[in-house]
Amino acid sequence: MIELTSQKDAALAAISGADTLDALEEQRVGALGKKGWVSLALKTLGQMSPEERSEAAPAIQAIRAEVADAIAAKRQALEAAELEAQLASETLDLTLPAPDMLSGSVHPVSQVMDELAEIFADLGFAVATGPEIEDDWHNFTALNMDESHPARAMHDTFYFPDKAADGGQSASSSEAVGQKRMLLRTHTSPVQIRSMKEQGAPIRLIAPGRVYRSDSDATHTPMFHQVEGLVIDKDIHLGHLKWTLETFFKAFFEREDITLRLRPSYFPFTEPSVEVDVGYSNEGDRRVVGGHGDEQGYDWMELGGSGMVNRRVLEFAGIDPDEYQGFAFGLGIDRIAMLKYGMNDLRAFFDGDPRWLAHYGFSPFDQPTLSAGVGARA
Ligand code: FA5
Repeated sequence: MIELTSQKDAALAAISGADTLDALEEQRVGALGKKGWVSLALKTLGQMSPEERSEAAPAIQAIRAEVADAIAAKRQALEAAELEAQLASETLDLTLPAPDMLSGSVHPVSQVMDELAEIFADLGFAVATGPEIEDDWHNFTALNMDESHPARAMHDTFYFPDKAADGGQSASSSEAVGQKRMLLRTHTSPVQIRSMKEQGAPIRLIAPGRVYRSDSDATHTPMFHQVEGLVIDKDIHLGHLKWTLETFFKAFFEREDITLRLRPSYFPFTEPSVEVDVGYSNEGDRRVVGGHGDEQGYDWMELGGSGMVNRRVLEFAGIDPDEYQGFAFGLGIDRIAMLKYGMNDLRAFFDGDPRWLAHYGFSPFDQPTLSAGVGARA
């Protein structure tokens, strides 16, 4: 016991004299580690008689506690001193300029989608969505384009491999067959069918979103954006369509001198069908919307298709064509973005080049246009 006491005194002196955390750890292992002198002393308790043990055990435990407490206190002191030294030696120069941070921006397509949703909301249109992975029936058949319809060739479609091994041959209805063949939707028009089937008439909606076609040049990309418009009600006629598009374009381009031309065209899902052109002039290498396309220095640009919803489409969607009529339109969002914000290569929209985005993108905190809206013009 006397020997243990002198070992303890020596250890406490060494602990107090340790000037680094490593030196302290050495003392801890020497005393309390598996082969340390305190641990070895505890092991001797097993060989003692009960009387000896009842006397020695509390004494050894007390030594162990004293050494452990001394080590803990010294560790705390050494760590505090280390931190002090670090704080004293490291300085923070608050005058250094902060490194440049890349800040994100709103893509022009997202900006335009927000703008058009805002304008159409003023006109009482709701926003609808539909799946981008669509089935053949909604994308074609229900829009009056059956399997053999020549208009299907206008769409360079990305098809998925057939879901059913028999290509849907065993399905009992044309809807069931068409729903087995999946594709990337080629236009936003299938949202017309889904919305009509879901909510019936009357309807007033827009459906903006991504569409896909196998196409690529300066004005065509394999993925692009369209906004569908659909109005179904009683006594709707082509004049409503023209007024709606004209009001939209005036608010969107923020000009009163917008001229629209509705040019006879053909879409299987509208009858009559019209192509929507807008008058523009060239200012340098920039196309500027406004003015009359038939006058000197002006020209017409096609922005989308439209027309009165075909009776057969209303029937496919479960709406009685003798009671309700409607108009629909589909505009290329990327085209109208290019025209409004002066870009000339559609492919750059989807390259993801941060320099292009920094130049053409919009600050999320500083929305630049459309403060007037449609209401302010009325
Ligand atoms: C359609 O897609 C019809 N669904 C539009 C429609 C809706 C007609 C409702 C009648 C009623 P079209 O294939 O013409 O029509 O495309 C419409 C617009 O999408 C075009 O005018 C053009 O602005 C844009 N567009 C078409 N293909 C591309 C492409 N590859 N890249 C970028 N924009 C495109």
